[in-house]
Formats: sequence, structure tokens, C-alpha cells
Amino acid sequence: SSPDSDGMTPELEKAGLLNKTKIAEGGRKLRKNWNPSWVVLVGNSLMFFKDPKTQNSDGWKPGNSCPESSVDLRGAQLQWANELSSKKNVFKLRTVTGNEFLLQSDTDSVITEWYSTIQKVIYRLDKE
Ligand code: I3S
Repeated sequence: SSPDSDGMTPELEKAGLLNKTKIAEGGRKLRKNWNPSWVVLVGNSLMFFKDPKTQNSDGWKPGNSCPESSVDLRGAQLQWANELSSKKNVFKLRTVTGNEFLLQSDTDSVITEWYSTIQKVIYRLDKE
């Protein structure tokens, strides 16, 4: 049987490496601290894991390891935010709770795919 034969396991939409910094927590501005992050979009959640390259030699098993943080995309807002950084290809994700993240990739196709995939999930949740 398939791993999701009970239909209860949310679908993996996308996973990959992006640069990430949190810039606000509950509406309060934070100091930027860019770091590579392994980003996983499953169901309604965007999860951030440590960069696989910084994992130890036991290997990288995101399925078995705990995310550093997780974002509920319901009611979230997504917008391009190149004015908020000297880096190229930056977008901002704001949660209903007022947490704000910047996500970035030097590769145009990578960032546009992430943007449209996250936007699709946000739209789907808005319609529910
Ligand atoms: O928006 P800012 O303050 O120019 O962001 C830069 C700083 O956070 C900087 O760290 P310091 O706190 O040591 O100044 C970072 O190294 C830069 O990456 C930040 O700017 P960019 O343009 O990379 O988002």
C-alpha cells in the first residue's frame, strides 16, 4: 500500500534549499540573520530545517528530525520584497501572528517556483 493509504498524511508540495532570515516576531522587528535553510512545504505548513550541509555524517533525514520552526500558511501574506535587501530574488512571508520571514535564492527559477507554490497554497486555504 502507499505510504498515505489512510489519506491522513499531508502531501509534500515542495522541498529545497533557500536563504532565510526572520525579520519580525509577533509584529516586533528583529535583526536580520541570513542562513541557508532546508524548506519543506507540506499541507498547510512551511517548515524550516537546518541546512543539510550542516548536518552530521549520520545523514540527513528531514522526515525523522524536528524542524527549527514551522509556519502556518492560513491567512499568510506573500509579496516580493527586493527593497528589503541588497540580495536579489527576495520575497517576504507574513503570518497571521505577525511573524515575518525573508526567503531568497540566487537562482531565478528556484525563487519564482517557491513563490507560486506558496501563493497557491495560501489561495487554496483562503477559499476553504
Ligand atoms: O537590512 P540591513 O540591516 O541592511 O541588513 C543587513 C544586516 O542584517 C547585515 O548584518 P549586520 O547586522 O551585521 O549589519 C547582514 O549581514 C546583511 O546580510 C543584511 O543585509 P541584506 O541586504 O543582505 O539583506
